[in-house]
Amino acid sequence: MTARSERLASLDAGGAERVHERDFAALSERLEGEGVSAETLVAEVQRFEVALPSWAFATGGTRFGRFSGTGEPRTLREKMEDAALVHSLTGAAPRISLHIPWDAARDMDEVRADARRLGIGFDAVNSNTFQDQPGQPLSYKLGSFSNPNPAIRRQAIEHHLQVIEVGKAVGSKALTVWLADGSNYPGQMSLRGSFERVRECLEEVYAAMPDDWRLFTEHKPYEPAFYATVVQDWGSSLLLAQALGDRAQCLVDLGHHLPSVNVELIVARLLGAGKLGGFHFNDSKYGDDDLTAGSIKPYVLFLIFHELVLAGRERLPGFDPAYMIDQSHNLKDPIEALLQTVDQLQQAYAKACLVDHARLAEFQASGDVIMAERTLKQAYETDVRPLVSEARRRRGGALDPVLAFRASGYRAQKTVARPAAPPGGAPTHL
Ligand code: LRH
Ligand code: MN
Repeated sequence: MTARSERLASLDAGGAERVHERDFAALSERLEGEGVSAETLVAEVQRFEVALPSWAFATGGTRFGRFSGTGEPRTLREKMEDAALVHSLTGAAPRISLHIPWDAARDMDEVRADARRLGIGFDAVNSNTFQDQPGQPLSYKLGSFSNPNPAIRRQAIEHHLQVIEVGKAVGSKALTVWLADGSNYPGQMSLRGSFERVRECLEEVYAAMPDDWRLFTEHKPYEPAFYATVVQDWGSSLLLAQALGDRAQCLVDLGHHLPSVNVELIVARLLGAGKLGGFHFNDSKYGDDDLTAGSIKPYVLFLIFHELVLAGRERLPGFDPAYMIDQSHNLKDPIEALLQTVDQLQQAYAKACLVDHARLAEFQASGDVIMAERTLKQAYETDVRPLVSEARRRRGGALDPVLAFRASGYRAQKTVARPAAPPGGAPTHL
């Protein structure tokens, strides 16, 4: 625990408030001295919002095991309760992203009513052709949209049309398509044929979407396919989005890049092409580790937000990225991990808003490498936590959401209220 949060933790609410006000006043004064309005920045951070993944509220696992926690959600309604809590403590997570059929419910109108009661909404809805569902006639073992068997492709298209109907019922405005389609051995799959089949199927799905919806294509280098993945990289995703039409854009899951790939450069490329649709924020050291955003490569997260803030300030045509989280919490309390994540994203965004773009452009133009780098580092190395806490406080959130969550006793209450589902008991909505 850092000095500042240690100080906050050791103090009662009043004390924490006083420490915060002192820190915020000091930072505001310092920023004013650099010609930066703290008030403007707080207002910008207050506008930052990110969607929560419905699938990250229960403990995740790996093929080697899963160590479940207590008081975990067993139904979509309970996931939405947890999402509403994350929003109440951060003021920055007003929407949940559903995954179908994991979140399929008998009565989506009731789901929508629950959401309204809880004060949250819905972001992009996610399809799933990477698992076979009980009673599903045809298997996706050898692919869905890329499958040589037209009946399997048809089944996958029908699933996406159903997902769109679910999304329409809850008020989503986008569909995220991540395909596990690929091969494990050279020769197993036609590398061009599989891609063409995916494009054809997506064209039908794209045509079936309401006019005000967007389709996000999500690339991933490997897993579960370990030789070739059909939508393996940003280039494949961009080719699809360009082939489909204006409302098709690329979704960048930060963990879907091989180590040392320059993700902020990919973001800049997709921005330049007007095809950056959104993000699945998380962090990783090796593969698609789905760790807490900002926990492993915080400078990269900052550099990604730097590209986004620049694009926003330049009013880049079509710039409207959907910010979403996609994580799996194998060790941390899922709610605490999501509170940390939202805080890390707010901090990275605030630091990116601090960059002096005019000075940076000057140094880039004059070839002053050191001063250009220092201009970025100046912002990145600024402790913006008082500013982010202030933005949260002004949206009714907590100065330190994780500490507030722990003090709330929410997990203990839910441990009593949500006895673990009997083994094999399927999660339902009601
Ligand atoms: C694939 C992925 C995709 C989701 C899934 C839960 O790795 O990132 O976005 O559908 O995780
Ligand atoms: Mn993802």
